[in-house]
Amino acid sequence: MKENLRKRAIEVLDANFQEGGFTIPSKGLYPFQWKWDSGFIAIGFAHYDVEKAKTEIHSLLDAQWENGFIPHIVFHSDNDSYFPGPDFHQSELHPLSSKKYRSTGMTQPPVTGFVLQEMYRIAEDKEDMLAFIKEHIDRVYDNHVYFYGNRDPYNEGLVYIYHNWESGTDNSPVWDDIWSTMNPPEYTFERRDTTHVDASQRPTKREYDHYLYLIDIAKEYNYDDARIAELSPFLVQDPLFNAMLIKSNEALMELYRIIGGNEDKIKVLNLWQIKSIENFNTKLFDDELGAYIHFDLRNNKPIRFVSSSSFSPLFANIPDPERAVILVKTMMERFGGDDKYLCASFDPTNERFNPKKYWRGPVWINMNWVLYYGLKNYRFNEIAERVKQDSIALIERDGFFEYFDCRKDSGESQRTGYGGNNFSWSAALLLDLLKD
Ligand code: 9WN
Repeated sequence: MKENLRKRAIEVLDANFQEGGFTIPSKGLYPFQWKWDSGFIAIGFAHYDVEKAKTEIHSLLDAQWENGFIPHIVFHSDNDSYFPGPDFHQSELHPLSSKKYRSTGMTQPPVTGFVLQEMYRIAEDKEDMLAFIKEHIDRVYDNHVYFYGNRDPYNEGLVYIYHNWESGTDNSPVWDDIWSTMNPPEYTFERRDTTHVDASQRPTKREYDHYLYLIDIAKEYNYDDARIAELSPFLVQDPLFNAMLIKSNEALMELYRIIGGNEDKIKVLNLWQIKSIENFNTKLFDDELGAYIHFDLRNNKPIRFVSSSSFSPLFANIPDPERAVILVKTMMERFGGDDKYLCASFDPTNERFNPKKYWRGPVWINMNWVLYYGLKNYRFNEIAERVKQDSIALIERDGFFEYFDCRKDSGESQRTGYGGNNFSWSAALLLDLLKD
């Protein structure tokens, strides 16, 4: 059984690997290279095809901008099955954007640092992998320099995102109150996602108007960070995004130590790390909810909802052990009933929860992967094992879908895996979870 799943996962990944040296998340629905997908995908490849893992990361970093920025989508090749594409995003408006590839002008969670560390951990030929890491690590470091230099206007060690697509959790109910502060025009465009996936599983047209409007605002300022920080209606400190950055800081420090002779960079990373972890714990923890939350920097107020992002700080060793206990208690009380698979992407006890709609409730394998390792960090081994077994069970039952209904009895007669099928990170991270 395990062997068969492994084989199928490899087939999914290999079929999504493109000649240009990058891997699409899912055929039809997502035809380009996405930033955080590419990281998770490289972890999967590292288990059976190290060269592909390296190629994946190399081609992402090849599209880095001159200011260290790494875009959320790299348009390596033309494809009109996705909207909004390169002509809408117009990354060329930014003077330091890549001259080689068109891309978006927004980013995604900074996973690349800890992905390099995972690749090193998985690789059998450590020397060979270290040579690859040596060649690429400074680009990831430069990406962190970009974040702390441009996305942290109050010098808190907490970076902001200016678009919901930067979070990776695109239509989370967490953003709903921000949408109600905006009044975007009605855009005329042809949705492509809903030609691949049932509209009930995707964001609404009106939500897309908001997404497009935020891009238009950023374009008006030629993607200038300072102007965006001053004027974008969406400016959020996201616990998942910052936890990924903190985890990647830690990974870069460890890798630089292994490489040797990078004392200056280690010192800088360490200073960021101390400040980031401290302010993360003071600003982004909600005592009453017993969970980490988002902070709306534009409207200067906490966004008080529990989502799977709330638990991601476990992955980056952010809470102290006592706080970790509180966090896991919240998770089990709200998300962990026997009638549910772990872990819903949004609080099942909240009225905004929707078990079929994208980031408003379904289980996502990348978040489960983050949680699995986070729980293990704090020795919640039994719950970690449940997260792992639930992930395997869902994929086994339905296939390598993009997301899954968290209810064990959903009342549906058909499968309850939704979104794109043969989805790359579901396959890649399953390979990692199956390894022991
Ligand atoms: C927009 C590729 C990406 C993931 C995101 C997921 C979805 C895109 C979309 O697909 O977002 O970036 O068009 O809906 O939400 O996390 O990286 O798999």
